[in-house]
Amino acid sequence: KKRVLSGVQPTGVLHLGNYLGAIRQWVANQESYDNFFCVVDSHAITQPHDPKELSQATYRTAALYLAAGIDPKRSNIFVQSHVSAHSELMHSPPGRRAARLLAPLHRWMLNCATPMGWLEKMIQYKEKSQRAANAKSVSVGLFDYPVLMAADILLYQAQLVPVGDDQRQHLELTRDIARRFNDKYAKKKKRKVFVEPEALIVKSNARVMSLQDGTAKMSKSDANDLSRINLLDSPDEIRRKIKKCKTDSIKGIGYSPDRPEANNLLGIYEAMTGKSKEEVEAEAATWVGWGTFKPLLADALIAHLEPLQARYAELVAEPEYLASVLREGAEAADETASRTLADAKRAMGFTLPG
Ligand code: AQP
Repeated sequence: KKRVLSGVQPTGVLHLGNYLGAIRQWVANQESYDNFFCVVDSHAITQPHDPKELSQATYRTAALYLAAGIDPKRSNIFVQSHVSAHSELMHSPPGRRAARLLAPLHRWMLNCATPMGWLEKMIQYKEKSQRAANAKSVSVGLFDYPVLMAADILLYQAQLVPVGDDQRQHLELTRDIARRFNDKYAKKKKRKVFVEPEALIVKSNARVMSLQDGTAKMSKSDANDLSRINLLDSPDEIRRKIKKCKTDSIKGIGYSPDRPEANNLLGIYEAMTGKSKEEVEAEAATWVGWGTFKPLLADALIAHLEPLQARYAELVAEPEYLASVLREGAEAADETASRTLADAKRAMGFTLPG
């Protein structure tokens, strides 16, 4: 089976974009692959954060993976920072231990193997740093985030990475870093150190847009909560957000290249009802206007999210279960990671203590 790795940052509550762009396809393809799904907490500190909220959001995100249908029997679910922390506590043979202690070094190695010019081209960095209140306070971590992401993907030898369309560029960068590293340090070796991963991007809803601006992606870090549907929003909140969402003043409702809001809302309706684009198009022809469509959309969202929210409530009531899932996931992740670390270290010319 091909190996899959993906993750979401525990910043805020996961939203419909994270779900439709990423998590829903993790669930759908769970049987076909060897899966590693992590809560990427190390990425969450690239922007200003509240430590207490980070730890809560980490467990909340893991619980949402399970509530959305990720099955720990078929997938390894773990927290990114648990792998190195866990490693440091392990009593293992010297060779393995030496490799295990290298998680931070692995990221450093990739930093040194990545030209700065490549990172300067990253759109997400440009957008997020422009949004920051003070340009001078943007962290080195935000700039370096794509290398940390590459380090994780490469560490687990993932062949496929199911992500939303916004991550396409970072995946390309990951491939470039892997290729450059292999060319530089593993050319003569029988086996390459890193696998060059491919992005798995869904055909529809690969980029869910903000409810307040059909040209900006739905994002956890948008200051306006009305811009997104969070997976844990109550029915009342969903109705309010849909009522207040931005629309246009063109007569009738339909898909059109110059109607970003209509395209986004109809795309969400498709995903929530399981109807095809053609079916939605036919239905839309019968709607008088936004006043007819908005309640239908809100109802569809509420109905779709209801079972996920019920399962989430059960999971938060049993924290020991969640902790045990994350412990087992970290152990499995650590097995794979430590092997790659040792290979990468040898390839670069480091010595392993005997
Ligand atoms: N709007 C979106 N449409 C489709 N997919 C999306 N993803 C994020 N937003 C959308 C996908 O969700 C996964 C996890 O994303 P992330 O949390 O690691 O980082 P992000 O892409 O930066 O997401 P956010 O919500 O915008 O978070 P903040 O605001 O904290 O940075 C990825 O697969 C991503 O493609």
